[in-house]
Parts: sequence; C-alpha cells; structure tokens
Amino acid sequence: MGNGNLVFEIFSVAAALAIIAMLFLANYRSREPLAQEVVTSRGYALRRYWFWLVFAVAVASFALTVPYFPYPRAGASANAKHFSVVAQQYDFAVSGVIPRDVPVIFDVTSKDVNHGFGIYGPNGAIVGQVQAMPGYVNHLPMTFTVAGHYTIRCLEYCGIAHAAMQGGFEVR
Ligand SMILES: [Cu+2]
Repeated sequence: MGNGNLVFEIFSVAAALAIIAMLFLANYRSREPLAQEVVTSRGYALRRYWFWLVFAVAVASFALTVPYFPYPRAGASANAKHFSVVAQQYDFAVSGVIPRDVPVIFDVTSKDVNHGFGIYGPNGAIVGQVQAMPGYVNHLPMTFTVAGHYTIRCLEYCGIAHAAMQGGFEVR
C-alpha cells in the first residue's frame, strides 16, 4: 500500500497546484483590455513556439525511451512450459504452481465474455497483462524472478461483480 499512498500524495499536491493556478487565472485582471489584433498575434506566436516545443519534447521522449520497450523480452522460448488460464465471471482458474526463473507461457482464454488477465506481483505492482477472450487463446510469455503469491485482477469491465473479480497463483 506504500506505493498507493505515494501516488495519492503526488496527485493531491498536483491537484492543489492546478486549483490554485485556476483560481489565480479566474481572478486575474489586466489593467486595460488589449486590442484584438494584439491578442491574436501574440497568441499565434505563442502557438507556433508551443508546437515546436511539444514536437521536440515528443521526439526526444520517444528516442530516449524506445530502447526500454519490453516487447523484445516477450519473445516466447520454444521449451517454455504452458499453463492454462480460464477466466469466467467472476474468477480465474490457473493450472498449477508456476516455476521461478524459467520461461513460462500462459494460454489465456475465457468461458463467457471478455476479461482482462492482469498479474500483480507480491509487492503489488503489475507485471503483465493480456486479454482473456471467449473462443480464442492468447499466449502471454513470462519469466518470474521473484517467488511468492501473485494476484490476478480482471482489467476489463465484464459484469456486475467485475470489481471483485480476482484470482491468484504461486511462484516457487
Ligand atoms: Cu472484469
């Protein structure tokens, strides 16, 4: 729960700052209204710079973070052991205890409607997710390096008890 509290604290501070900024803008009065042409030309100039600033930040963020994309690590190894996962309103059935430090593949499907198969580690952080779909098997390759109890949460609204839809498995 420590992470949850930190997120809440950061959100609270950011929300308070946003409210203060909005109150300041709402009460802000310039001494004399400016002519429409002045406002327009200043606004257009600002918009031009703003576009290039956003463009530069977007390109730089992409270039810096693309090497950290997890997709290459999701490659399935040929000798990985398969575990079936069947989602159904409102729980998950996992076939067995998952071994640690070896590649495994979850074969994920659903008996009724679409569900989200979200895996949360012993520390509460999400470590993987894939869609659970009726009539279709999704393969989710994973390698667990930490032993313990993993919680499964449904990540797609699937019915009245969706919020309570949880499961779990052990990694040893
Ligand atoms: Cu659900």
